[in-house]
Amino acid sequence: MEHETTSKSAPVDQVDAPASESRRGFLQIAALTGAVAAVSGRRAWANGDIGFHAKDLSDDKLVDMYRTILKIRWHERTQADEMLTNPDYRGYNHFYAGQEAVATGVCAALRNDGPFEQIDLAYSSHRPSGHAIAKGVDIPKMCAENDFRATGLNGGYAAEMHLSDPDVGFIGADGMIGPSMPIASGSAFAFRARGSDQVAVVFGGDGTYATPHFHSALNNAKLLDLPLIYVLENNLYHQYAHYSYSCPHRDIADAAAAYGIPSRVVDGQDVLQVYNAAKDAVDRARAGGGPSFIEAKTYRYYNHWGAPGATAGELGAFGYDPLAITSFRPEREVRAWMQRDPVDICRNTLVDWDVLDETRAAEIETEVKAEIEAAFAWASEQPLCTPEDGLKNVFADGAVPARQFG
Ligand SMILES: Cc1ncc(C[n+]2csc(CCOP(=O)(O)OP(=O)(O)O)c2C)c(N)n1
Ligand SMILES: [Mg+2]
Repeated sequence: MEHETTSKSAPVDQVDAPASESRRGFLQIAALTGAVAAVSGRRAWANGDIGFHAKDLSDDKLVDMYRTILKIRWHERTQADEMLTNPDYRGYNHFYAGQEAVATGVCAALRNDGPFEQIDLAYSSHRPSGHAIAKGVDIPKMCAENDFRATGLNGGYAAEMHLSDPDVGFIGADGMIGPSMPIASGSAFAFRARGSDQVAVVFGGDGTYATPHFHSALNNAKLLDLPLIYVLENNLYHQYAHYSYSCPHRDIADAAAAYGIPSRVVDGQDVLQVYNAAKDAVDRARAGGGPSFIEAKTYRYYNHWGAPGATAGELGAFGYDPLAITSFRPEREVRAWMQRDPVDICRNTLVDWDVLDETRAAEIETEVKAEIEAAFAWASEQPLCTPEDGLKNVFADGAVPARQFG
């Protein structure tokens, strides 16, 4: 079975509301000129496939998506700078910079507010900060958590690998590659059993393809018609190995076809393409149409883990990573991907659509940067958690006695 790709032009809706006139005009121009992925001078462009859901979003929602991308970007940059310059900083991260449009576009299509029994759930990976921010977690508390502070999101003993916030349906990071898929399927099964219209989304990398969980979860999701959306972020590498080492497909989405699951390959640098694919998948799942698979082609700007090879104040890592025992990503590859930056693509599209002008776009970035700096400053003032805190909440009725601490 062939999977769909977004290279087909989306139909232009003939009965648009007046508010979407200018966007429709842009779509028509894009279709006429056959706009393709291109970089012209300083400005990075989307590939012209705008789709038909995004153009009808309100200006507020579009600006919100731009703001979310920036929140993730500045969270990553600020944390990388902390690691590089502040010897007292204990936090660590698998940086998500470069992939912001994926989490943002997917979560923008989800129900993120409301009682737990009604919101959609997102299951994350070992690279969780972008998913968490896009799903709506409290950023200062996340910063505190990542630095092992007692007032952090999870009391300071979860940190990056076990970050979670059920209040917004962010079920959590997962340090193991693969198991989040069957667990997310369990939630999707519960939604079906309860007759709820909630959906479960699971994010995973190209490295999940070679796990048994990937295949068994897709198989069961189809057999049971679960409201599950698998978002595969193909950033080309797992740790330091190219995905061709462990996957025979160029498009990993081809694997979903083997299970009879509809799939889409999208440009993961363009938030609106991601949104369009996610909206289709969410609508299908809510309506009882079963699972979907989205492969987002994307790239991370930092090395696999932490900030080796990065320079304070500069986006991306181009230098030596002592952990890279198998292969290096060529600097020219990193820089080429940075020419199609999700922040630029989102901003340029919103400017083209007259949703923002360049001045307002720059002001928003300044506001977001200040908000993130304030979050890190607040977190750094919080009390540290103690080793004993790790033994709390092990059993429902109390802590485990801390024998080893006397
Ligand atoms: C079961 C398991 N095996 C190995 C690892 C070590 N590990 C951590 S991240 C990673 C690579 C993941 O690559 P990918 O899924 O492409 O995600 P990305 O890091 O590119 O976001 C590996 C092998 C692990 N965490 N869990
Ligand atoms: Mg990867």
